[in-house]
Amino acid sequence: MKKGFIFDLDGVITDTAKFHYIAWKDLAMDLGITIDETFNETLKGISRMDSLDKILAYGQRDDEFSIEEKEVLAQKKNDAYVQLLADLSEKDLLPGVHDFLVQAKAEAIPCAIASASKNAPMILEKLGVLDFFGHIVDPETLKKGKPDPEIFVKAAESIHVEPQDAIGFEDAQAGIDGIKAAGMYAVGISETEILTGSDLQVASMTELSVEQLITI
Ligand code: B16
Ligand code: MG
Repeated sequence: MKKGFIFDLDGVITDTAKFHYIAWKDLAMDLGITIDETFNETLKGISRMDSLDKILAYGQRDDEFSIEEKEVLAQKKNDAYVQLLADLSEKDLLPGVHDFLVQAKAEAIPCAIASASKNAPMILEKLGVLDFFGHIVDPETLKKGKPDPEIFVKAAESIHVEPQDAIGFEDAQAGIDGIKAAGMYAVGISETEILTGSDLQVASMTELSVEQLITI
């Protein structure tokens, strides 16, 4: 029997990857670096500063900026990203998410968020689903980002569930690797990518039933 659910945010609850992409692409262009959608895939689940480092390395400009300068660049990207989220609302929940959270609440299964995004609380509030989650792991408290299991282990602790009794939901390979390294059951959600190591992969949450999953 499974007793707790741990969700990634971007790509599982909502699709904010397109907004991250616009904001990073504009910032990269200002730096004379061109990124495309294929490169953007490599930024999924990766922290803001690690994403900036990857973009600078891709443009062969990684040795040119001090930490302070990089902080300014990351802040500039985030300001643009947050502006793009202005109209985010319940309509932006990915298919099946609301029903699934309602089912989990009905079955008294605690839910937590394990997202690399520092914007997670604000995004969940705009989506109207903040109250479904018992805890949101603060990515500032982590020593290592995904694929390290730390964020998933902390999420399970926060809802008082042992890792082997938890199910993690992820859209990115780094996240699936983290869930498995934490000793949890991994549900991969992607229409396009093969998420290696997932115990179950679906194209969307509409295919999932809480009643069936908790009996695993
Ligand atoms: P922020 P997830 C991740 O969210 C995104 O996939 C990744 O592209 C982003 O850089 C990261 O959050 C940090 O986001 O700049 O808002 O702190 O997939 O872990 O929910
Ligand atoms: Mg994600």
